Amino acid sequence: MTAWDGVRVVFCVFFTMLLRVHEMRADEVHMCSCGSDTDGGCVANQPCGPGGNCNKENVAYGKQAEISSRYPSTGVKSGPACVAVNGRTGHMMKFPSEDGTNCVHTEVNDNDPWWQVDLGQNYTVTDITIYSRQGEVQRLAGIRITIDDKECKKLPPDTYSYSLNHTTACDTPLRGQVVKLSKVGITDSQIKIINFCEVQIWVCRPGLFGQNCDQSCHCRSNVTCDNYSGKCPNGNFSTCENKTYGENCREQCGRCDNSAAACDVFNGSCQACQGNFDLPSCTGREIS
Ligand SMILES: [Ca+2]
Repeated sequence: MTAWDGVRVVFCVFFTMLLRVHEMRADEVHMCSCGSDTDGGCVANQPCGPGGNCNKENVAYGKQAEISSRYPSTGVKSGPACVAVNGRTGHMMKFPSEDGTNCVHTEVNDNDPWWQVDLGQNYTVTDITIYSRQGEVQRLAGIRITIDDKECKKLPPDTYSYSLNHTTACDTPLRGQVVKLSKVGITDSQIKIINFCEVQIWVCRPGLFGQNCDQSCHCRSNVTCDNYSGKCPNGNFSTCENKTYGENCREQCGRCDNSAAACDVFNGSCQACQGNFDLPSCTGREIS
């Protein structure tokens, strides 16, 4: 073998390894969006939130998703990551070779299985619903849900706590963009698998806020408020009705003169007071 042959062999081995690493990356961390060719298409007609609360919407639907691996390592695989947000909530697992691919399933030997979805923007998440695979509800055990790497919820490690449609909420409301489901504290290789058919992430519809999404935003120029706290974004302040002021219009104006404008939306001050009430807030005892 000449020196040149040796160089060619080294290059060949190097590029072969590079190609394999690339293939493994593409295979093991499969990123996709609902509507791509590989996910079997999306189902429209999204349902209302848990308990039939139509003030909540599912912001995971059709968003970009990733998964750590796809069962099996060779041959016909589980659906790609995005089939867990494609609107198909059926519990019977179908592979991509069948119509209506619906569920994800990580490789049995995946020691760090996870699935995640990028919501595309920040939201404060109120509830999350996971649709189990028929006959494998126990695979929800030990799922750890994080939002932008902050822990939202750890599902119990026992295998008897789950139903086909499992709805949970963060221990405290968390705001973020990337919602990740991984496995913690599970050693049984069959339970450790990430295997579910749909994940719905519920937030208040634009213009609404609160735990039950039953309060309306009060921001200038109809800018929507934070979907949980109701706070208006910087530079857009509340406008209030019914003689109220302050954050989310929770304060009541004093005895402003009815002929003047309502009190200041920031500090409640009046331009003039009724009777002999004292400026600026026209509250307290009337001055005789
Ligand atoms: Ca699905």
